[in-house]
Amino acid sequence: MPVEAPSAEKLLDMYARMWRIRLFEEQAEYQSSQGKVMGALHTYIGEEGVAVPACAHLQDTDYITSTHRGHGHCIAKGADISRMMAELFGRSTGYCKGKGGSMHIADFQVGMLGANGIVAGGFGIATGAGLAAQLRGSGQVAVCFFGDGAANRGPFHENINIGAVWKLPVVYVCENNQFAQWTPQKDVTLVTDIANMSPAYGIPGVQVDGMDPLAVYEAAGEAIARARRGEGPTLLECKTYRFHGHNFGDPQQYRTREEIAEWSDNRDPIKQLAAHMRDAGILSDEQDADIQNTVQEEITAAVRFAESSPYPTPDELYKDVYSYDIG
Ligand SMILES: Cc1ncc(C[n+]2csc(CCOP(=O)(O)OP(=O)(O)O)c2C)c(N)n1
Repeated sequence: MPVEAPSAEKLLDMYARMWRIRLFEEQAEYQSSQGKVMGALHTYIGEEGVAVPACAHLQDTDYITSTHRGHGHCIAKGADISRMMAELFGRSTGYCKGKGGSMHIADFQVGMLGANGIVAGGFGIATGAGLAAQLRGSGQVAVCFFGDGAANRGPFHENINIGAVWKLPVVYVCENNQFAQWTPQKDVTLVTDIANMSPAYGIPGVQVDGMDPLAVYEAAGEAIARARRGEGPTLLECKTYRFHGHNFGDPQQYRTREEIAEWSDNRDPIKQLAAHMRDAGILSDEQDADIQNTVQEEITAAVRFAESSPYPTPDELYKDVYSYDIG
C-alpha cells in the first residue's frame, strides 16, 4: 500500500524537529567546550533525516530504542529538550536526575525507551517491546535504531531472527553512517549494504538515501505500516553521514575534510527538506527564519533551565541505581 505524502503541516513539524536536533547539539557541543557538560557527547548532526521522518509515523504509545548517539532519537520522538539539557549538565531536573548523562536519556511518556551506551543494546529492548505489544494486541510498533557497527554484534542476529520468526511489530532501522567510531565499515564488513542481510532472516530488506528525509518518510512509513498489520519486521537501511566527530573532541584522522564537506555542503538533510518545501510553496524565507528563531529560543530556554537547576545532593548517590558495592 503506497504511503501517503506528508501534509504541509507535517513537513513543517518535521523541519522544525530537524532544526531542534541540529541547534540542540551545536549548543551542547559549545557547552561541552565550556566544561558545562558532564561525560561524553556523541552528536547526530547530519543524520536528522533518518529519525525525524521515521518517528513522524509513530504515536507517543509506540516505542523506539536508541543508541549512544541518542539526542536525535529523543527529540524526534518528542522528548523535552530542557530536561535533556539539564541531564547533560548533570542537574537534578534532568531525565536521569543528572546521574545518567547523554547516553541514558529515556522518556517512557513518549515511548522513548532509552539511549544506550552498549553498542547493539537496543535490539533486545525493542524486540521485547514488540513482543509485549503483540501479546497485548495493542497495535503498537517498536522502531530500533542502530548503527552499522552494531550490525556486527550478536544481538543484531539474535533479535532480528526471533522478531522475524514471531512476526513481531518491530522495524530495525540501520543508520549506516559508514563508520563505527573510527573504523570504516568496509574494514570490518564485507557486505556493503546491511539491507542485503535481510534474506538470512526471511524478512524484507530496504535501502534508502538517509540524507533524503522524504525518501526515509516513505520507506519507514511502509515498514511501520507492515509491522502494524502484523506482517513482521523490516530491515531498513538508511545511508547517512555524521558531520561531526564520533564524539566531541574526536580529531577525525580517519577521513578527509573534503569528504566531510562533500556531504555537509551538498547532501545536508535539512537543506534538502527546505529545498523541497520551497519548491512546493510550503516554506517562505520568512517562515524559515521564524522556525529557526523559535527553535533557537527553545534551546536558549533549555540552557537557562539547566543552568538554574541544582546538582543532585549526596544523598541521591545510591538512589535509582540497580546495585552498588557497600563493602
Ligand atoms: C558493546 C560495546 N562495544 C564497544 C563499545 C565502544 N563503542 C562506542 S561507539 C562504538 C561504535 C559504534 O558504531 P555504530 O554502531 O556504527 O554507531 P555510530 O557511532 O556510527 O553511530 C563503539 C565500538 C561500546 N560502547 N559497546
